[in-house]
Amino acid sequence: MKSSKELMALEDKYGAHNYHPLEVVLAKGEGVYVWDVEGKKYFDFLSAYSAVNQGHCHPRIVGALKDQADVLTLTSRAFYNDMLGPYEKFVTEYFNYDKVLPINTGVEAVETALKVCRKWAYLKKGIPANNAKIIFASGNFHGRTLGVISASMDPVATKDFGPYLPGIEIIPYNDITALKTALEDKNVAGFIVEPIQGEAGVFVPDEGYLKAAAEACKKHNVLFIADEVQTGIARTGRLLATCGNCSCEKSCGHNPEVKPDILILGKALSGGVFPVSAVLADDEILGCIKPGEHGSTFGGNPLACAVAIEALKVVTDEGLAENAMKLGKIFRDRMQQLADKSDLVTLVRGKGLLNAIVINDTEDSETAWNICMKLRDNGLLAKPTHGNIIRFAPPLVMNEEELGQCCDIIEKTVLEF
Ligand code: IF1
Repeated sequence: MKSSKELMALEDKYGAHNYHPLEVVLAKGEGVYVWDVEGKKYFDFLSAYSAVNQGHCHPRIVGALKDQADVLTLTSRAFYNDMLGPYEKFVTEYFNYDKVLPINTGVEAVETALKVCRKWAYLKKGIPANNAKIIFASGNFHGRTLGVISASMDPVATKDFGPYLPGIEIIPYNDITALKTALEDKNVAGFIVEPIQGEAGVFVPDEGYLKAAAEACKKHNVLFIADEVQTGIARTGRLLATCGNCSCEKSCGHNPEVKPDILILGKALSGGVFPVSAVLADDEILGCIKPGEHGSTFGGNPLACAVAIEALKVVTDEGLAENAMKLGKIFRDRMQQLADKSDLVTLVRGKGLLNAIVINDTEDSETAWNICMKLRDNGLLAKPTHGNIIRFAPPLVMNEEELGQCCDIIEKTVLEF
């Protein structure tokens, strides 16, 4: 059995250095807990970037994976299979759309949405060929492909990866006037936005921004595209962050405050056991894609279908959105009390169980990183996003007692600094 040190050395020697992980080597996960190779137990407060909302190795989701894996894992879309149709029916009814285009990773779903948007612009809106523009918000994060980094303002994500994709316009996030001005351009096909900007540091836009943005897009016949890869699947206290105060239990899709023209999902769509992502839209939009115009070897594979159905059922059966809403309020109250006590924490922000604290130091300071190293020593795993912002996102299956313990660890650690 290799030690943490030996395992980190293997990654260092044989793996590309495209990450700078916190120094902990995980070997087991169950619910809200993970264990390192030496057997030390931690609360996971990152949830694999909100991919394990249902908790690590949820027995029902792992069970669905195992059962399907023994029968049929992949056929490719060259043929039909017995899992895809039932999954497509389930997921479109769950989120209240006519159709779904099944794909694998979050960024593939974003790229798919951008292609569908452009196709719709030429076939339905009548924008002249190769003139379609898509508006992005500054501070966005949509993944790592050349297409979406072309819209990034983060030099680390873009430097030395040029040339960039044309047809992209960037406006300030949470600025409805800027959007309305940009929408005057007749060649605009779509506006893509994260309901909460995760990587940027959990920026929650003003109440009403998303609804006003969707209405402005509708007025100009522009598609409103919501990237809910990170905010979706109950993370923010509702099934989708674009949901309003839904009355129904089963799925907020029936009563959204904002119903995106194109909805992008990923991460916890599979409960973190398999890469599953999806683009949902109605017939008028997804119907623009004809056979052979888009696809992927693994898109819509039987394993992904089995896992995603069970992962979504768990969200409903275990009331994860309601739990995230309840625990999120408790968490932010506790962090606000900490901010009042410590001049190191300037503020806490977030929705549901997607939250962050801002550390009172410069962007390039090591303080947030050092706090996360101490949190690790004290049994809680989290990681700074940009510079001095620490994102806190535990699995949504956490209970109040566990959350209290985590707040105690965070408070103790910060006050030690
Ligand atoms: C990394 C965090 C970042 C996303 C949104 C699409 C994607 C993501 C809103 C792409 C992916 C991951 C990627 C990971 C870090 C993590 C992340 F905010 F979730 F923490 F970077 F912002 N849209 N987010 O958040 O999905 O292709 O990764 O499945 O790249 O370091 P993917």
